[in-house]
Amino acid sequence: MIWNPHYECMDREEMRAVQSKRLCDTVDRVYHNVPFYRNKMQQLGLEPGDIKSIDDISKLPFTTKQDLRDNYPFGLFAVPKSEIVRVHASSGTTGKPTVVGYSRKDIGIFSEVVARSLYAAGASRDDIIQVAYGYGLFTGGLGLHYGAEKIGATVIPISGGNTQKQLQLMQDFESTVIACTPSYALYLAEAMDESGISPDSLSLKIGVFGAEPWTEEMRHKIEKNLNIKAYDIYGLSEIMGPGVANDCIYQNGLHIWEDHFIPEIISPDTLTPLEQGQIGELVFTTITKEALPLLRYRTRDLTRLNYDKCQCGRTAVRMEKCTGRSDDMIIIRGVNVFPSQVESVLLEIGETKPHYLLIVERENSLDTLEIWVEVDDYYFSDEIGKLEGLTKKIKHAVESTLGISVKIKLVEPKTIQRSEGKAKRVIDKRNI
Ligand code: DLL
Repeated sequence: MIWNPHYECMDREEMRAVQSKRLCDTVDRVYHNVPFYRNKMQQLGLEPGDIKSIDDISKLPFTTKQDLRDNYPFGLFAVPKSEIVRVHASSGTTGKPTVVGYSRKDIGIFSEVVARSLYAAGASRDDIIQVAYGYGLFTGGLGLHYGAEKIGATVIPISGGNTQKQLQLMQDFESTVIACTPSYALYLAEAMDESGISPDSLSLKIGVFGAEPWTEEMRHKIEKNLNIKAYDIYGLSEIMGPGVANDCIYQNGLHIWEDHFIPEIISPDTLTPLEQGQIGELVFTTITKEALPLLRYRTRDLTRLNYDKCQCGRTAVRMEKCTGRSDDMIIIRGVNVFPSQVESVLLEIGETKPHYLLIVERENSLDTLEIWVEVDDYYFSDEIGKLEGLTKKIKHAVESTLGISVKIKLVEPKTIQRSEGKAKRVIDKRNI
């Protein structure tokens, strides 16, 4: 099912022509309406006329999260405040939130890209979509909500949390689609199990999961535990919110809605564009946004692009499932570690619960990594040998993947805090 075949299946040359035209218009608009961009372009000796097509995109300056913070709250808006119909904000770990704004046209496009995303995952007007992303300043809830209404589905705007209510409505209203973070999906599966609800007794068939990194192994786990197909939805507030890209039913990369967002992959070190197929930092330029157009926004997310035509018929470029951010990476004794590497190993072993936490400390100026993993109660009641055996097995597998020594601590069910939104996978106590 394709929501907007004209754009989603457009011939590459035609798409580049659309992108070129929209890019030139955007550059012209930000130059004249956003002092921040005018200054940046002037510093580079650039005028709008220097950007003639998408081939010139790498001449443009980058934008970072810090730039949004420096211009808090509305300094990068390209329209008068009276044109803004909504704001969202994402709270970082430090400092002021990042504020984003939308014009009425922007909200229309936001709904369109989420509609395309839901359709790509196989949802339609016949579905009942339970939106369990948080509603509010976070873009997840309202983003999914508008897209779901656009395709004519029935929306249950339950928001995040309130797990028992989620299960009750899922049963009573016969929800067919659940939209939430992958970590919350696991939590729901766990709660179902505890309440004696069999996934087979539900009408659920599709999950639309995103807002945090998750691995292929996690996808299989969720699909099995909830007896559904689990699709990946990607996005970020600065660029729009959810629905910048989405899996199609072939689950082989997320189609980016490129008539609105131009992706590039750059080296995070040299900031130069990488060759097609290489993994690097994903950068987006918005080309239809009115309120907050951004040039070459550095997402910090690491992935690669695939321009091959997909089995589904879409030509829209695909980004590989994004399992890490450059600032999600922890450096332990000089070695780069991503939580997703640990997740893959644990789920592959398959003898633990899918709940884990990385705790980094510094003892006598040496970094240490302890990994907490939940296991079934019976490991604790059984003879000690079982616990030791599993600890050793996990330690060996994790160490050979990461290349550093780690400490494994098997903990009882529910020791690790469950999240209703984005999961926290790392506690870094090093103060660096
Ligand atoms: O998380 C928007 C969203 C809501 C996406 C609901 C999907 C579903 P932010 O809070 O601004 O926006 O966080 C954006 O979250 O740069 C990624 O690092 C991460 N992220 C989002 N989706 C995915 C995904 C929303 N599918 C940041 N896989 C992004 C991996 C994701 N990481």
